[in-house]
Amino acid sequence: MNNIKNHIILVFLSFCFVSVQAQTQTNKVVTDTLTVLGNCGMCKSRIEAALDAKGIKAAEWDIQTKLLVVSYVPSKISLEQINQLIISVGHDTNSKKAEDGVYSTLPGCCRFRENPNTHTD
Ligand SMILES: [Cu+2]
Repeated sequence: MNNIKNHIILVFLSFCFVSVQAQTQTNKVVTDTLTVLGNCGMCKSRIEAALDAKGIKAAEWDIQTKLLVVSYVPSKISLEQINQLIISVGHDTNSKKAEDGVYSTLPGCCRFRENPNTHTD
């Protein structure tokens, strides 16, 4: 009788362990760096606001280096979808280009294609 009890406890504990492991796996956070073109503080706010999305834990874009450091949960959002969010607000990334129609809605100082060096200080 006691043996069966111990066995049940052991099976239960191993189930707990497996489920904790599975959860850790699906909520794993990955940090990547991508190049995103932009000029100024407005670009920074726009890019970071676009990345206020499900599955993204943190996003910080640097005006000087044009580098975006993004922390996300790959089981919830892909790098492809992250690139899509950025181009949807008019900014080019190293792997995707914003559509001209969206890009043309950006204010003059943010037109990184024509004026790549405005407001970089
Ligand atoms: Cu701008």
